[in-house]
Amino acid sequence: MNPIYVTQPTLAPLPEVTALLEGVWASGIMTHNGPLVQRFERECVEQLGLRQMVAVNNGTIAIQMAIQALELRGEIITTPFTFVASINAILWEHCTPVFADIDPATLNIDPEKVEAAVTSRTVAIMPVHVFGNPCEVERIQAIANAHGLKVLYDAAHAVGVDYKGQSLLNYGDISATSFHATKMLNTAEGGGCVAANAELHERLKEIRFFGYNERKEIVRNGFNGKMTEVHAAVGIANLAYLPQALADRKKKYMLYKTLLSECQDLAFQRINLSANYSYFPVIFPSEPVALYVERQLQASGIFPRRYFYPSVNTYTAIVPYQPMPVSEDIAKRILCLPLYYALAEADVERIAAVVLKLVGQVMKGP
Ligand code: T4K
Repeated sequence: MNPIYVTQPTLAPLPEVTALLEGVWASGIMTHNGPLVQRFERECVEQLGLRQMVAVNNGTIAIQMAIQALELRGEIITTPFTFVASINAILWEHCTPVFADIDPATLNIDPEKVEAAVTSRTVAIMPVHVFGNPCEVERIQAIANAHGLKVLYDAAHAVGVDYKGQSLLNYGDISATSFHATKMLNTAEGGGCVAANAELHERLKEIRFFGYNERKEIVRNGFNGKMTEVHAAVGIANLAYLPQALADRKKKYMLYKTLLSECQDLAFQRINLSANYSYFPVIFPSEPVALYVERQLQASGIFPRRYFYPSVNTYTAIVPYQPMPVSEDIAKRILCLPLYYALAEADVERIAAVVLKLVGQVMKGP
């Protein structure tokens, strides 16, 4: 049997990509905000209902560009339960990550802990919509307003999530998303910044292109954040399949959830109104149980992932340790099960059955 990994990219049929690439080859325009990048931006705005979007070369750069555009210098309050890239981006922009622990049910940053972490050095809040589950955006905005802070969302997981009638990416001063191969919508590598207003949007475009404005004057210290035409071609082709991919993901997520809910020892992420169901995280009663299940699944060719382990506040090579008990505890007990477009429903049923059996065995004891 072929190995089953945690995810696989959702890919449009290859001829639909090559049809777009023929135009690239004919024109020789490979990059520098070419026609396909502009088309990808336009189609994302239309199809996802975005305020606007600047396409960039990856999700980490999207966060860095947002920090640059918001001119942040100081402490940024963020979650310890995230991929290390969130913190890499803050540190590369010479800001200081300050952690606020998570809500154990939603796995998102806890607004009360955010409020408690605000100091005179705080300049912004950077929550993450973990696994595509919307943060408490209204409460976070209220805290930011009360203290004069910017809100920058790490929305790497949030493409295709609508919240209270509009795209989740429209919240905050800037939302930075990812179009990495493992994300709901992919350009192989890629990312995007959705800004709250036209001024920030223009600033992001300048930063993406070495600091040039539209009149080819250097107006700030930018860098190279450009997406290529090749990546945009992949994105345009894949975007047409996003509604199908979202529906498929939700169906398989619900199948896992129904099957696994039979076991009282397992817990699941509490979804805040809506989500894109991009991952299927399961929280086990203890780390030994999670590790036992992981090892046994791996032995039968199934590769779940410990997203996100360890809790990023424990990466002492890059940040001083700040205790975050909820995140550290969840990080040790969580596994994301395989979930992707090409995964057969029969495999979801098989994986769920194996997980139920393993948890049953281990909880019963010797
Ligand atoms: N913020 C958050 C909250 C994030 O989660 C991320 C990225 C970022 C920011 C930064 O966005 P980017 O700069 O990456 O655009 C993956 C991804 O590399 C990363 O994008 C993602 N989050 C993170 C959660 O997961 P790994 O180390 O798990 O990747 P890897 O190579 O082990 O892939 C997982 C599985 O996916 C493989 O077992 C097989 C499959 N796969 C992977 C790739 C790369 C494919 O089938 N094809 C592929 O091309 O990091």
